Amino acid sequence: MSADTQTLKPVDLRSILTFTVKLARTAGTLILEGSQAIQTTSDVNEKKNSVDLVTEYDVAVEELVKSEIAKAYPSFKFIGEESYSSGTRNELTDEPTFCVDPIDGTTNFVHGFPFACISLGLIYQKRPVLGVIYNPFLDHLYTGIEGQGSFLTRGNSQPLKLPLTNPKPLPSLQKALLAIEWGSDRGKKTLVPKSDSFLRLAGDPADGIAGGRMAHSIRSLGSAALNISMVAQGGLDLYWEIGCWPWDVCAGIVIAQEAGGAVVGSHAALAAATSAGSSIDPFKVTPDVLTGRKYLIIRAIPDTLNETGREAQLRIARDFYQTVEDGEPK
Ligand code: LIP
Repeated sequence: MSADTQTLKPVDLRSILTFTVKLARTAGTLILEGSQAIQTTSDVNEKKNSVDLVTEYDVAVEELVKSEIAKAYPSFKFIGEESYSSGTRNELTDEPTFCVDPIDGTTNFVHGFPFACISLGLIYQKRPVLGVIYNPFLDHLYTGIEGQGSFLTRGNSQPLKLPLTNPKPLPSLQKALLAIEWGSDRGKKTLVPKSDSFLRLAGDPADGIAGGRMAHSIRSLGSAALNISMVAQGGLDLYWEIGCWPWDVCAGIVIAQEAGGAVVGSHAALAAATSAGSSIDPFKVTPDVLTGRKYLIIRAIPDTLNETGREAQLRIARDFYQTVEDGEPK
């Protein structure tokens, strides 16, 4: 790292990635131990309601990670889901900041559904620059560094560059496999428009579903980070959620972007970026997008004779936001 300890160069990020991968695998061992233990105990606690779950392992993993980061990078800042839940509020600065979800997919973790992970993102100058997402149940490790690509390592295999195959065109939502999440806001004001949106995304417009797009299907992996990783690898065409948090998406944003994916914020952010005369990049992940709790991530799409891949991603984003209803996270 350069003399100015807060200036990160690409070589510094590669060194930080080596540390972060080792830390993710150490955390993964604790997650697996916890998964065994949690099946025989009832040590599952609730945050804002009965579906917003937290366990002693969420807290223990975050404490482990925070402690190891403080030892290795004492000048870096830290934002963590469970620290935030216990009242810590760290303002986003230009300083290198780890943004961590110790167990993303806690509900899956509690139920023994093997789609839970640790998500370790690094924010620098207020943008995500490094991401590590590790699912210890499947031994799937996703990594990405800004400008240096993103990869999936399965078990002891060699890292595979993302996306895993050459991306195919995406003519319309009708040809898309989508990821969404129910989230933990289950009141009428949130869930009715969300359900109506899902109905339109899946519904047949020729058979009673007004505005239906009849997408190929809809999936929910139960983890924002793993949904985004699946978009990055090309197994999903897009993922949309209102209500998750920066720690859920920070690492995944880097991994998806490095795989050619596009990250969009709110309906309003997209509308502003695409309004007449705007020079805003609709896919720039500003601090407002990163912290805005409204995320749409679209997989890499190749250039064709009629449109560039970026034009295609923008077409899909606009079509998608014309189909679903906006809302406000609680
Ligand atoms: C989860 C997110 C998911 C969201 C859930 C929950 P957690 O994170 O990954 O996208 O729908 O409500 O927030 O709580 O398991 O770390």
